[in-house]
Amino acid sequence: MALLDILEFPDPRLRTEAKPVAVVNDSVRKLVDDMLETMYAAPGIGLAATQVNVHQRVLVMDVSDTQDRPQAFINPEYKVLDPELGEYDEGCLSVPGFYETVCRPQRIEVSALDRDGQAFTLELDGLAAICLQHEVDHLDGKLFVDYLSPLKRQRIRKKLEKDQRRRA
Ligand code: GNR
Ligand code: NI
Repeated sequence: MALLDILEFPDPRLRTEAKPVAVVNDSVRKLVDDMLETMYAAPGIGLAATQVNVHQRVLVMDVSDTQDRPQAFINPEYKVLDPELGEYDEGCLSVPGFYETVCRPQRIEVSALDRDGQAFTLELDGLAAICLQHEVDHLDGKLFVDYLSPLKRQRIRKKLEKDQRRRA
């Protein structure tokens, strides 16, 4: 297993649209395992391949309290089951240190392939529904800061650019 580097906003590579996985082979399974290791180490409750600069439609998450329920979603697609929006203070490993309120549908049905290439469908609500939508956004090149006002987004960008310059 290996820890992967996580891209940070405003890195333009985070805007790449990921391509569907053609076959779930050993290299995809290694990506899933490395992404899970990276997510747990961060620590985070989700991670999209885009964030580790791999532009394939793969995401992992674990929204359990005990962080012992790893889930992988390959080529995920979801539909909204209930259009009612809920608010949640979202954070992102690619936007470190910032938490802002985002509104999203609260109930979704997701279909994907698992680590063995088997298709499955799940109903998600609560944090799992929020996290899954946040991760699929990453695969589409989208970040939670895109839902904020331009002023808030600019403040976050300036602060992170400054941090990145200081580290360079
Ligand atoms: O670790 C994470 N926590 C989180 C909290 C609220 C809403 C979404 C998330 S996902 C985030 C990890 C991450 O950046 N995934 O892309
Ligand atoms: Ni994120």
